[in-house]
Amino acid sequence: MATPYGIGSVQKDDSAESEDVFRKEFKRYKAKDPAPKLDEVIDFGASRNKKVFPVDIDPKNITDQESLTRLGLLHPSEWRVFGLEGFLGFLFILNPWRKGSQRYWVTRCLRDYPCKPNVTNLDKLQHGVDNVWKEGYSEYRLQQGKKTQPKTLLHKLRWTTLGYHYDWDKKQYHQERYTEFPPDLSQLSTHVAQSLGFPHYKPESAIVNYYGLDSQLGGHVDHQELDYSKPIISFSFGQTAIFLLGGKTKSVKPTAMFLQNGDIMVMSGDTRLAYHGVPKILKPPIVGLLPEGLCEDERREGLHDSMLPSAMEETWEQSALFMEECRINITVRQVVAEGKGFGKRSCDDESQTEPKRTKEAQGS
Ligand SMILES: O=C(O)CCC(=O)C(=O)O
Repeated sequence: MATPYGIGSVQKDDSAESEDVFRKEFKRYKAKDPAPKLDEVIDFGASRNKKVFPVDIDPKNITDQESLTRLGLLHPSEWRVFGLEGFLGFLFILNPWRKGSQRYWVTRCLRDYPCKPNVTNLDKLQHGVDNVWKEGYSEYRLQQGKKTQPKTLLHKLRWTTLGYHYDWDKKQYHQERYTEFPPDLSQLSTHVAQSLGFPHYKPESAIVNYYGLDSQLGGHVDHQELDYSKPIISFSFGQTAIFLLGGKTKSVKPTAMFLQNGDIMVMSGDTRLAYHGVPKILKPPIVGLLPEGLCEDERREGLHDSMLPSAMEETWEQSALFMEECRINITVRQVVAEGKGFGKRSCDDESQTEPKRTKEAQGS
């Protein structure tokens, strides 16, 4: 499909015997000793990289200001949007949030989205975990100050699925495995998609990933959805990740970039089917330091009234503690093609299995 943005296309190397360069790079960035050099990692905020180019938003695509404010976003004319040479359909929005509003989304991801009827990885580990937040946080509190902290439910939370809940075992979505997609996240994703030139986007499924400081997410392609012409929209909160974006096979050397608190990334067009993964979460420069945008002195400033109860006061203090050592990513997808029924996609590729998630220090 034609994509509105980008230069060049995602590389494909058809050589049958080609090396798994993606894995090699993944291991290099994951390594602790020696720690990898980060000079090749693209920092869109600094954007001195020759491959990065600015993208203008078409004012015709901008949706109403009231809704954007309610969702916590700055006006799109203030967004700094970038493309990346060689990745057709890739878009990066550098932290477009009003001050303080990211707290709302973090709280939703920690406190609300993991509740029933949504599905989490804990459903398999434990019985009767209806409210991870309540049960996990009370454990967390009890353990504070102890030298060796055993794992709590919150630390074992790795993913929550929303909307169409992907079946990791059967490797497909099912029409009947659906619960209401959160209206706030739906509005957010629709507005972002529309502003970037995807007017008919329907957010139908999301994976919320929770990373500790020692977590990774192995290289994979998201091709379980039934309509590749619709973008994947990725929201990052909390500590910084190194994200690898490769080609259509693992023989293509991936490009490394930082995904920082507040950044939004879009994979559409050619890049929609590119290998990607997260080899590392960076430790904050000072233990316990929250990223800018989640800090104490920024509270209230950008918050719309509807966000206040979630993002403020007691609840936020609990979330903030957790976010000192956590990254959250939400990837939103449209599953079903417009005007078409719910079909099945064949699944003979290993990349359709659950990507390898590891939490070396905190894993279950
Ligand atoms: O955490 C991220 O930035 C990537 C998440 C991802 O690739 C996925 O959920 O499929």
